[in-house]
Amino acid sequence: MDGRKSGFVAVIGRPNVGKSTLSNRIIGQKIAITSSKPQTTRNRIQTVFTDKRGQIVFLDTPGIHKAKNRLGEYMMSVARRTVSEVDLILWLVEADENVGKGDREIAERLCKEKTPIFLVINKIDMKKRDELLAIIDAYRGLCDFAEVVPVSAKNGDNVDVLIEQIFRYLPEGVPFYDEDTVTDQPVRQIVAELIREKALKCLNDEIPHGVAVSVEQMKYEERIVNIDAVIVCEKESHKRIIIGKGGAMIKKIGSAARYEIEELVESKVNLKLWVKVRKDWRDSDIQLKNFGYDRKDLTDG
Ligand SMILES: Nc1nc2c(ncn2[C@@H]2O[C@H](COP(=O)(O)OP(=O)(O)OP(=O)(O)O)[C@@H](O)[C@H]2O)c(=O)[nH]1
Ligand SMILES: [Mg+2]
Repeated sequence: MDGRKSGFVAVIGRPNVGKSTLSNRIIGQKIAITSSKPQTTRNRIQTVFTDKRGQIVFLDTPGIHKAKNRLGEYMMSVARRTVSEVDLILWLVEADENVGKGDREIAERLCKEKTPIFLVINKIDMKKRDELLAIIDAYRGLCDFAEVVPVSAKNGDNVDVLIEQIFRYLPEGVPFYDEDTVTDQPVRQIVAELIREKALKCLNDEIPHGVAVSVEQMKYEERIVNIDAVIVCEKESHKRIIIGKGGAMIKKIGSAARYEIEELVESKVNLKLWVKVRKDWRDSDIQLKNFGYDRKDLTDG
């Protein structure tokens, strides 16, 4: 053993607190999609940070909320399972001194774990320095935290301190991945997620929550990658909105996604998008499996 450390770290918290933004920030790449709308992340996503101190595998999870359908139950099962499988838990909260009911419930569940918990107060760029103490005080009583670390995932403030602290709590060990690996997500899956992210950003309110994306084909040619993907929604009326007047909306989603997919695959991309209706797919185990949601979490949800 050369003194290097390695371990798994869960990133847990309510929807929209910045879990995925932080996961991306730490590895300096966009792997997990983010948006201003809650319940963006649906699956567990590993992002891998490696340097001379060792390797940290972060497990980004879906935001903890009250499930209203099978997809929601699935997401909560993913979060629950992740907490029990790690060396350290990062509980992310927003920098706000009003602790909500949702956060109290999370605290109750997390405190039962024997795993050390860091309270990570995110979005400190939105607060003045002297407000921070009141925020820390408001949360401190909820759990016996190993550390309290304020950060800004958006501009990277104090993230280096967070990483330093994490290494202190990890066991010595060999890395799980080789040092070039940044994620466990296949390119196809990241591509599907980037398309879903653009749909989230372009569409209003309830439609994005009922949207899934599947990449049907991805063909690497000499100078271009040809991609066929399907956006699945729950109603004919949603399909019309996603396509838009004269195809304007789907074009907007497609060109925004193509731009980022080109960066990801480092090649020109020809992206063809279709829209299909699958009524109530969010409540169908068979459909959820088809979209790649993991079997393990569909049976115990
Ligand atoms: N000002 C500010 N905004 C942030 C920060 N971190 C994240 N955000 C914003 O907060 C919103 C939610 O970020 P996400 O990373 O998608 O949040 P999440 O916790 O992964 O959300 P779910 O996947 O829905 O659970 C986005 O609009 C981010 O740009 C931060 O440090 N400062
Ligand atoms: Mg997320």
